[in-house]
Amino acid sequence: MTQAPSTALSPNAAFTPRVFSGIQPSGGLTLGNYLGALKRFAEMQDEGFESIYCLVDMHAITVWQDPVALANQTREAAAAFIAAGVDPARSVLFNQSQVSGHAELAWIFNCVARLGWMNRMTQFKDKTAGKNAENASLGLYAYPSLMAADILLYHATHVPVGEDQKQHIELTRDIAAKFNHDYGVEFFPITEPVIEGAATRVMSLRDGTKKMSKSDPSDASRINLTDDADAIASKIRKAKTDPEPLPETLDGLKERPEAKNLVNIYAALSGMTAEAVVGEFAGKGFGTFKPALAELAVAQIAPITTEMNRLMADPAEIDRILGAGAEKADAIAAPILARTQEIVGMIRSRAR
Ligand code: AQP
Repeated sequence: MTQAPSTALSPNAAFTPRVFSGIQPSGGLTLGNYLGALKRFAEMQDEGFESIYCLVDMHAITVWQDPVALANQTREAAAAFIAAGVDPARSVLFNQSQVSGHAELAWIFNCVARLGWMNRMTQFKDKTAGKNAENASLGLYAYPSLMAADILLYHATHVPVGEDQKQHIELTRDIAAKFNHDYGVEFFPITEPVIEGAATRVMSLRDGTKKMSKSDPSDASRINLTDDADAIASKIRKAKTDPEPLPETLDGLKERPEAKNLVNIYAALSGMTAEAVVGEFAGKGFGTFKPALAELAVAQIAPITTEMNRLMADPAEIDRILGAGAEKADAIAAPILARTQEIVGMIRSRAR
């Protein structure tokens, strides 16, 4: 522990500072997931926050997942969390479907959230763009309400996420506020998003205007945490760029999304600011910059990949870790869910 958690960070003085976040095991995790989320998860744990991290398999099935692949992806994502520094002895690490309170609270929140709020969610629009939205699952539409339940089931005060999740955290705040108002309680905290770092929105290597995503049909668009050194170097070498050298200042990257993305990735991996990166490479072409970036990316990712492979050799141990994490998560969630049900007026007379 390097630093005690500060309640000054939270507008919720009545609530213990507590971090919750999740990642969908809907494919192999990417450099975007690492820089936008995982790296921050480990840092917040090390800063001393009580941390709860979840493989959100119920979110993953909002789009079709092959059952065997889903189970493997969930184990692989758990291995990635641990390899990136999430310690199951200090953080709670589990998969969502093992704690039934997520689904139970989500139903109550489906009855709190308004259709107009859900209709404004841009992720649903993005994920159905160019497709027949009528054919999307009801789960994909209701996804943000389940996400609010994931967070508020633990009275989480802070949620480290990438930029793309900001709107969902705002919806979580709206749901908490409406629940508190409708039932005349101060029961749910108004959660703070934690969107920090030089790469809160890592873009595709093939299109600097599109987010790097694990479900992008093009594998060349992303760096996977399971890619070996050759694959990483080759993807960076082939990354879309422009013929101009790097500019003197960040202003010069305004109309150059692909160049800007590579500079941001370099900054996030090196711990430098983006300004310092352009300062160091000003006037140099991508023939110089890309090999330097590849070397840095391999140096950071290779130890994670090696550790993931070691952990994946023992899937039963990963399942044991997730089961033990689910027990701990349930112990925090159960009284919060029970109190929520009481507030709503649901009779709880069954012996448990
Ligand atoms: N490109 C990204 N840059 C920065 N952060 C990112 N995150 C995802 N992509 C980037 C962050 O990773 C966390 C987990 O995201 P998720 O897997 O639950 O959902 P997502 O945001 O929809 O991620 P993907 O990779 O795009 O998944 P698919 O392709 O399955 O939809 C979140 O904190 C997210 O911000």
